[in-house]
Amino acid sequence: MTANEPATVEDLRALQLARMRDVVRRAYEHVPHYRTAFDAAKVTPDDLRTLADIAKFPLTTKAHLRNHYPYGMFAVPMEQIVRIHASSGTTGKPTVVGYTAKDIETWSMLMARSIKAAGGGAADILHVAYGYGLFTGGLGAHYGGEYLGAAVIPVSGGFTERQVQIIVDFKPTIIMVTPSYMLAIADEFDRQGIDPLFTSLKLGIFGAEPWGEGMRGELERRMGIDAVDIYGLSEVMGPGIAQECADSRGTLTLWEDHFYPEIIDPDTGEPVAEGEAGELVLTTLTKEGMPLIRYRTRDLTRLLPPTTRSMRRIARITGRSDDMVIIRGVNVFPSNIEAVLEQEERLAPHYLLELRRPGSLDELDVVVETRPALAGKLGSRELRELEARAEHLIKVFAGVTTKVRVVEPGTLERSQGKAKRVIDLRPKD
Ligand code: DLL
Repeated sequence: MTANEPATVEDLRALQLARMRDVVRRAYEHVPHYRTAFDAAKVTPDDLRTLADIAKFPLTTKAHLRNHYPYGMFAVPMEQIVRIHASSGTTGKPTVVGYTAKDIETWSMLMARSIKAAGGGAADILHVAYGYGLFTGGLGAHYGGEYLGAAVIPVSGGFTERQVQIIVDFKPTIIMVTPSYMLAIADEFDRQGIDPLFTSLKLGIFGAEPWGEGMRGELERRMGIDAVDIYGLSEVMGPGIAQECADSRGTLTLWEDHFYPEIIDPDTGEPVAEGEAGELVLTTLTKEGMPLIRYRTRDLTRLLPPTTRSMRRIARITGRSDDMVIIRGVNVFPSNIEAVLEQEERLAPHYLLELRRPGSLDELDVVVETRPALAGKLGSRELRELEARAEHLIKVFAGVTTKVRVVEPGTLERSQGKAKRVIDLRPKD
């Protein structure tokens, strides 16, 4: 625990309530959208007397942010904004986020707290391979690393051969990158004939996309590192909202002194029972530039009790409610398919789901590569047999009928940031 974390649950709740009252009032007074939305819901900042009262206030969605593109959700004049980031959605305009100097300070502190909770410290050399730019991954990790006192190498994403060279020559001890791009870097080590097991790296802090225990095992085994999960989203701040800590692997501690969590049923918008799965909703407690009240993240998780810290935890995010595909009535997330494919050792964790509609029904094709060691070695009969086996496993464990195409290693495009796992080839109607 760092000095600036509330020590007890009582301290935390008191701090949250004071901050929540302040942010609800700031939003109401300075952001026209919130004034209109609160008035329509017949609530005022005075109605917030306890933390639970937040549920009386209206939810905020990405559509609200888009409707006020680019700067309409800012709560301070532009002279107080010192940084702008944006996240490109799958459709339409990006969502834009503005930070004051104090917001950048808070974000840096929370990223430093995250890296420390993951096992890092001032003596570390930190290789940042998240993209720098409008995406919050690169600069977020960078400022957090510097705040912690680590030596930051701002590599950014891409130029995979050079990533390998920098790891070999600069001897970083921590790498921060998307898990899918870490895998591409591991493959590049193999291609260059260098064993990635014996680098200086000891810790990987991976996030920005869903990744499961199979991927963790693969990265830890191949890179000889501890691999931990970091969560965040640009609208709410960027990376550093929740962090998997060394003492509670498999869950992430949510930095509740700055973000107040709720879990709702994504269909009804109503709160779920304690500990149940649903959509994460976050209220920013300290943000000045663009405060958000009850922001729907679309991310699916559960809220869990604290362990050694005062703050609650979330389960690892299995997917987004808008990533779900429905095949003949069965709900499927890419992470479900990924978890099944991991069971077949001849298959690599490089896969893509293709959503098609050849007739009137949706169908799902799964394209997956074989392990590099099998390159060119499988005859057409063995390939067909492997495909049938994968189809069977997916049917049994994910409950959905798919058509699997097993392809040669290196066929699928490698991501240099977030991997794209689903392409929608259905006719647009
Ligand atoms: O991805 C911020 C980030 C950068 C987080 C680097 C972690 C590391 P966006 O581009 O706005 O911001 O995308 C946010 O990515 O709502 C989730 O759906 C997904 N996501 C982020 N972290 C995780 C994670 C950044 N650890 C969206 N596990 C979020 C699963 C994640 N999904």
